[in-house]
Amino acid sequence: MDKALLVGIILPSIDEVDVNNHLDELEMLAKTANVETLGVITQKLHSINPAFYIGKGKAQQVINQAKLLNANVVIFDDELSPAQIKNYHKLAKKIKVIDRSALILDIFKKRAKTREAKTQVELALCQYLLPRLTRQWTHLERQMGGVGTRAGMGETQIEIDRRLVREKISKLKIELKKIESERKTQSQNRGKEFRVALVGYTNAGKSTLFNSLTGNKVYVENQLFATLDTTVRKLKLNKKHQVLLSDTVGFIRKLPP
Ligand SMILES: Nc1nc2c(ncn2[C@@H]2O[C@H](COP(=O)(O)OP(=O)(O)OP(=O)(O)O)[C@@H](O)[C@H]2O)c(=O)[nH]1
Ligand SMILES: [Mg+2]
Repeated sequence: MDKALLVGIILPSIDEVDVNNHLDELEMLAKTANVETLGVITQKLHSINPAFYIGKGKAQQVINQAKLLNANVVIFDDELSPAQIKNYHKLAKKIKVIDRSALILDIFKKRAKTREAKTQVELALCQYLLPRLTRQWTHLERQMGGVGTRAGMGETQIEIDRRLVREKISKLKIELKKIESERKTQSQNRGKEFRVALVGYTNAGKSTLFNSLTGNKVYVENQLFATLDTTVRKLKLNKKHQVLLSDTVGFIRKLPP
């Protein structure tokens, strides 16, 4: 099991209470991804440091603290730029430094069941990974399948990998278009029906409600993003009227686009 140190940043524009709420949420995300949280660090900042998000001295402190706690991963609550990720890889060596987006994508990857959801998640992963490919990158590569391990590889290999990821992105986009047009044909005869969607925050109980209304058995679990595929079922309101009810993917703050 991975062990993590979480990092949250308090900027003048953000309330400290909100930052702590976001960090609680990040801990739940980590737990869902099977990562144990060993500690949390917050830092008050006036502005974002382009090299490390936080100041360089603080960055070193975070890494030292992670080592002290025996954590093997540091998770930032805010999205790090590709340059920041690279700088952390140089600074942190064996400790992985990732952000909330990487964690959410990791969970999505584990949850996706249908061909459409799998393809969408794979595409999102590739697009996230492409600008971040470095020799030291080890977090997402495990899930990339076919891209290969980066340990000890030279710059040439990174160039090859970049080309492979770009090719994969175009293939996935074509695949997704195909799946979407198939789905459109399937749902054409549903055109006249009223559609109702259950929407809300992840883990709010949407699937539970969906199941009790429709007598269905979609996956219900006390974890974030239990549902990653939308399910549609007919729901009879009375003898005359029926609607199409959809269960949907839940919301979370700072969800990567
Ligand atoms: N106490 C209580 N728990 C509930 C209620 N409805 C659902 N739960 C529980 O809340 C947890 C999440 O329920 P889900 O139905 O999976 O939630 P969801 O909104 O579909 O979550 P995602 O698919 O992750 O977005 C499960 O452990 C449910 O048993 C409720 O009315 N009261
Ligand atoms: Mg659900």
